[in-house]
Amino acid sequence: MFKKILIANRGEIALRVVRACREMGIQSVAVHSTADSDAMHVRMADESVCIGPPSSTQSYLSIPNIISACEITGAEAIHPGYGFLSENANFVQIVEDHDLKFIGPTAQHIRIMGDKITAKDTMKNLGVPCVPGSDGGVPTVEEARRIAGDMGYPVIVKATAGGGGRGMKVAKSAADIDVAFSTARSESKAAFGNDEVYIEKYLTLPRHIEVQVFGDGKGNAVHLGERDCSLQRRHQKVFEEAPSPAIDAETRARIGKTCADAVAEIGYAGAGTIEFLYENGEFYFIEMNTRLQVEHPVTEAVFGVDLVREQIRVAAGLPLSFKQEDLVVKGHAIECRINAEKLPNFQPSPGKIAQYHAPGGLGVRMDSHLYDGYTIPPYYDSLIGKLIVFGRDRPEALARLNRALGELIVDGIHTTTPLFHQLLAEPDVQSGNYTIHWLEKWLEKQGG
Ligand code: MV4
Repeated sequence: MFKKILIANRGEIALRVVRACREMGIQSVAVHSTADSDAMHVRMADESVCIGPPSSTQSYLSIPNIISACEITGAEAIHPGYGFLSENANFVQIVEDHDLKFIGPTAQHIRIMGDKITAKDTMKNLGVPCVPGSDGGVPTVEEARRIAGDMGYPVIVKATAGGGGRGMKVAKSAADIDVAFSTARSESKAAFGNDEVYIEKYLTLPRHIEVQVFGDGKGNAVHLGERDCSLQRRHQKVFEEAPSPAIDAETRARIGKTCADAVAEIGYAGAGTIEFLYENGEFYFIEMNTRLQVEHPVTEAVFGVDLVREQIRVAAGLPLSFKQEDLVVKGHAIECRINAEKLPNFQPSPGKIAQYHAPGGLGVRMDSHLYDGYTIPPYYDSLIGKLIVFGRDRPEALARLNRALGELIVDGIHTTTPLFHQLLAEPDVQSGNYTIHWLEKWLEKQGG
């Protein structure tokens, strides 16, 4: 096992990794920008190294600075958290070239899944159900017209280098395809330096359901069910739950096995998420994320596992510590992402925290880097905490969430907490009757 791990991240996820390290008897090294000298991850880690000025590109994204921090401290492995360098295949290659261990999949697996056409082609060949669409890239507008016409409208044009909602254009009818194709191409070229696009049938009212997988890198893999992340705003998840209110145990076992078999087949190592759109009882693969996700705690809660501990074990060459048959859903979990943002328009609201009080009690987990007197810097993501509740069933989890939200105090800045109180009062949220468009429609109706 590693003696020392460097955490190439900040905020709540850096704390999450420090906690796993400490429970495993591993020394932790925090890295931080000059804007984060007083951050909780710096305080909580065993050691810390300043890696640059506030700008992420010069600190949390600076590969030379992070590698240097490993060499200075003698860290043997790097946990990337989520975002920043977590899905950067070149970074993984450089880490390995320095005889350090990247806690995550190989550069090759990150590369395959980072290119959405290659990812889809790979998954299709592994027997994972995909959205009907073009066979690979679509080079010309004539091809685009022909494919869309054959498939039938509406269609969606997507950037192969995109993902997470960037570089997508919907064509409702033949009248829209030329513009959709050319704007998707040019925006993709500008944003990613790659103008390759592909076409899919546009699903009008799906849910976003993602399957958590875990591989040992030696051909063994398990699944840990699904998360329903349909409640999103501008491709940012807001509220996530496990299990999905739309999925029964049999469906979970079936899609889960398909996903676990697929990642086992390619020898995938560590945590991964296979994202699907789910409509009329069918799953359609869209993307795979090759990292630990923000919403991983809902899966940890319902399965009673520690996914970060497992990532570290697998990176150290140990076998998976759970078997598929041991992984059963034991209840229901919900996560609310609390952001330092002012409603109703979600404007960033950085500043000094006058008072912070985390909710507690049975079935409540608050993952946050806040503390009394902490100043949230304006340079980074606005996530300030994740409130995760667990109950024996969904109604119990909902009641517990309402109770826990009432205990949360974050004074001195604006937060998105009031949004969740309002959402919990909605019959559709109470019954689990929502799709990927529900939240934006609801926000419009509220006059936001
Ligand atoms: C789609 C789609 C409908 N049909 N693909 C948006 C983010 C990216 N991961 C994929 N996205 C979508 N792909 C087809 N064929 C609708 C979306 C989409 C969406 C997906 C998940 C969660 C929220 C969303 C909001 C708008 C559009």
